[in-house]
Amino acid sequence: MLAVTIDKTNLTKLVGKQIGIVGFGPRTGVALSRFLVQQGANLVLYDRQPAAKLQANLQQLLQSQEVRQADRELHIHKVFADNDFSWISHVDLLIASPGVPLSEPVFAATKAAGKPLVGEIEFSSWFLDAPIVAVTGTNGKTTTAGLIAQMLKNWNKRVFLGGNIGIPLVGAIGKNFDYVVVEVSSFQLETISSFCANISILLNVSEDHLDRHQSLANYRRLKGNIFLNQTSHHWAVVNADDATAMQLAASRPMRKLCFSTQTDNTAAVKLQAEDICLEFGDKKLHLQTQSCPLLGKHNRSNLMAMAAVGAILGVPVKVMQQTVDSAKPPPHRLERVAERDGVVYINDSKSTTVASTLQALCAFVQPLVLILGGSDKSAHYQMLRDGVTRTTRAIVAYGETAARMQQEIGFSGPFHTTSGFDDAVRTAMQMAKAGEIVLLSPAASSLDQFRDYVERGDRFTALVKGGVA
Ligand code: UMA
Repeated sequence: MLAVTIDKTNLTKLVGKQIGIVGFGPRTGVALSRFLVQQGANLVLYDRQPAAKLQANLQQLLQSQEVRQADRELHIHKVFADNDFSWISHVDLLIASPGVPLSEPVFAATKAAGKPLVGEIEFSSWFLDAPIVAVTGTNGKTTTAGLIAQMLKNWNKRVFLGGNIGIPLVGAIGKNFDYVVVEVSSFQLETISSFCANISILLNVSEDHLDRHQSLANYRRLKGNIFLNQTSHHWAVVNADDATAMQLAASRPMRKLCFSTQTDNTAAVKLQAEDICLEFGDKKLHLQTQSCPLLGKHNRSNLMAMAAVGAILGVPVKVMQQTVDSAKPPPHRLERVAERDGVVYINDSKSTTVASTLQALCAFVQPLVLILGGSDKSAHYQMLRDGVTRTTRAIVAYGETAARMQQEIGFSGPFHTTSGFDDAVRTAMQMAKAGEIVLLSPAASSLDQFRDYVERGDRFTALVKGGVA
């Protein structure tokens, strides 16, 4: 990332080291701080927000077991909402939280001072011995990582599941896991240097996060970083239906196991009717998916990725089948939350991209009243036009992106725009008729009106269940 040599041997000896943490959020910042205090490091906590906004995070740190048990004087220097970066010249290493863009002045100052900088995923991987299974892709990461972790647990393995899913990887250190399954975002892949998974999974690559990564080419390159340090001793599981994913894997030396939902593809993992068939070396296996609770063809792809990982690791077929049969959709991802007056309400708040909303549209046969909108990630909404024309009777769009969505989609049916989210949900509820589905699948992130997609999904569920006045 930054052109500074990283001396891992030295930097993993943390006693007495000065470590800067960039972004003191409740997840990465606090979790890293706890680990570093336990290891005897001194901390500089940097955040662009003022101290008043970070009090809860500080409390969380100060009341943690690691801080209470530290039998030494703690050196925790706080740099909150302060653009004086002179502290950087005193640190041995900076660790970035994924949400802090590399364009921030703190990183220019880091470069100018010639200090090593890594992301949390990179740093944490230095301390892990267990094999790493890393899942990336624009959509389906959480579902697939969850399926793989569940399959390994069903095989009686001790499994850490974390990463972009909401649990920083640092939590896996020192815990004696058999496998570490980590969901990895493009933000995290931007700050790796030696991170290397034993098995990498690239599910798909479509337009996302252009506001941060500037161009699709740059975003694609970052997704390809999942293979950066893999050699012929490692494995990649790649979606053969996704040309970009295949291209990113093509010139890399790791062994590949590809999956496809297309019958004419030569991939080793395929669909036969609805079932998954896998041919791998002398192994042939068949998994039935009829009783799997996960909706949509994209979930068949996620199940195939899981099966490929299972085959590589030698998981028994009956364990894979048990995992398929008992799979649960992650919350806020095509989650059926209510049925009122013959209308079914589906919460897909986690869908923050055009591609994942297109997948959601394909998961139902009933006519849809679709709720779109949220904050602007510079996506191209005209790509939704064909999908909504085929599946949707009416659209309600809210927030920052509503007007642009209306203009770019050019939908011929009813299209309402609102500024507030609550108004959008209430309008959709009034419009929906018995036998229809109200689908919240926003194709945009929640950050203009909510803390995250979880808060947005919870608000939707409360509104449709009538729990909000
Ligand atoms: N901050 C700065 N300067 C900035 C930006 C932020 O100081 O320019 C500070 C904020 O004030 C805040 C802190 O950085 O105090 C937040 O850091 P963070 O955004 O990294 O937040 P965490 O809570 O640590 O969450 C991060 C990931 N967040 C992002 O990538 C934006 C979480 O992914 C992840 O679950 C968590 O680490 C654990 O690994 C969330 C996400 O939205 C779910 N991911 C994107 C997505 O899925 O689309 C990639």
